[in-house]
Amino acid sequence: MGKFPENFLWGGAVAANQCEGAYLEDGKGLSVQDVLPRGIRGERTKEPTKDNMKLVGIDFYHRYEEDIRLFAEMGFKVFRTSIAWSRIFPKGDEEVPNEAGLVFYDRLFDECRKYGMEPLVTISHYETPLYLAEHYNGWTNRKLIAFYERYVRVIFERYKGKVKYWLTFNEINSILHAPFMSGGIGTPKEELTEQALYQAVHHELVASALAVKIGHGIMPEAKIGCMILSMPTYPLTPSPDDVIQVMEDEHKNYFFGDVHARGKYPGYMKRYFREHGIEIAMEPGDEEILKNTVDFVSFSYYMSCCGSADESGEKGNGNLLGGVSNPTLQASDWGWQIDPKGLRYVLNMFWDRWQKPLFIVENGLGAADKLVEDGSGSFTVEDDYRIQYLHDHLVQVGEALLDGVEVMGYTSWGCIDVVSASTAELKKRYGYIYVDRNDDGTGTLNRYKKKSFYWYKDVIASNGECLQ
Ligand code: BGP
Repeated sequence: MGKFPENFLWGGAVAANQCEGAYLEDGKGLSVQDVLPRGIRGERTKEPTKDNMKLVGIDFYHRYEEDIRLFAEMGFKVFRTSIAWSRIFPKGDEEVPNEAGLVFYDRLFDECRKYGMEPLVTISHYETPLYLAEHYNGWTNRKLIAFYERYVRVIFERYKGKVKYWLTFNEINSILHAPFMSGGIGTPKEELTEQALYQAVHHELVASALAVKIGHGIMPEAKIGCMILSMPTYPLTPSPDDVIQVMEDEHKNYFFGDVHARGKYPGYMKRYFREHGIEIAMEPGDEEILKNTVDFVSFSYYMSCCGSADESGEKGNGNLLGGVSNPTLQASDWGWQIDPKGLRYVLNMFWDRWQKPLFIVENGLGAADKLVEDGSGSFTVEDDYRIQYLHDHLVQVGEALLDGVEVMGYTSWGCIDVVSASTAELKKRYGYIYVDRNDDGTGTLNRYKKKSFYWYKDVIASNGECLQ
């Protein structure tokens, strides 16, 4: 009995800034990532510094043909990556795009299509051009909507025959937690008011809905989705106070999906704005634009956490959002609590709420892999822990499918090792393919297939039937 639908989109995901490198090549401008050598937890630098692993990444910019070939060997139906905005508009506010940047993505998408692989393209994945951060204070400024609009028109027109699946903003709700990386907002976090932050959110939501509208006009066949960082929060205790606290915490994230899927601001958010003295400046027409709802909802899922009305609870580590640690779960080496059943839960919650097809576009285990000889003169990684993690999560996707949830596909995160987003290190690896590059800058950049490479190949070939 097949749980996974026949046309299920199996694949993997990366983002331009974490893999391409070539940070100044062919006219690319700087992005916010180029001045974040330690990820979100570290300080930003004035200029790019040599220790910033993203400047070289895994050199995907020059090696994409080899990498796409390896993805094809695993049987990928879809490959998620982002367009680096600053390759197309180096500063962000120019009138004319950079042709060399456009050519690169022509070649990349052609290469995917050569193997029958659909590109799934994130339009903005933590890669706001640095100039827009420094001269406009990022998304706090309404002008960003027009710059983004120009950018999406250019890429939609250019790639309309090549790209069918689009995501407007990576983990759009993360702007609340990482305003510089996510929203290009230069104001230090401690000084940033909620008023300015939610105004920036409004601008992104309008820009996202506008992209859906424009995209459908240019590409009637296109499927355009939003992308949300999901981290289900469970009440730490059965106390109604904890339950209500969790509901309010969850609202902060549901808000983004609610606007994208329902086309208007939800009542609980209006209440929050009212009670916190926040007044969103809306221009005539904004509410009309927001009615352009998405075709599907995509999300990342790595972990869950707990919420408590008691603020003294110990906070665990987590993917940008963090909550109270769950005493029943184990954590990865980076402190992210592993919870496969949470994925079934999220899929059901989102489906019940929005009734839109869902796409899991990130999931995976960051681990410090060890390269070993494979007995034939080459190298591999015995990453049984990763296989276990992915297996357990996919079993829960199967359960959600049995629950009747509509799931379009699954792209595991970092299908080839990339530089991590939160800590900007290469040591935290997610891939089926090992890249020989270390955080001290050493390494040949050679690629090696891990044990999970062959495992995932079987999963795809059997359309999930080999998962027990
Ligand atoms: C998400 C981001 C990705 C990615 C992933 C894993 O928040 O969308 O870009 O990197 O998390 O996080 P990390 O790389 O910090 O382990």
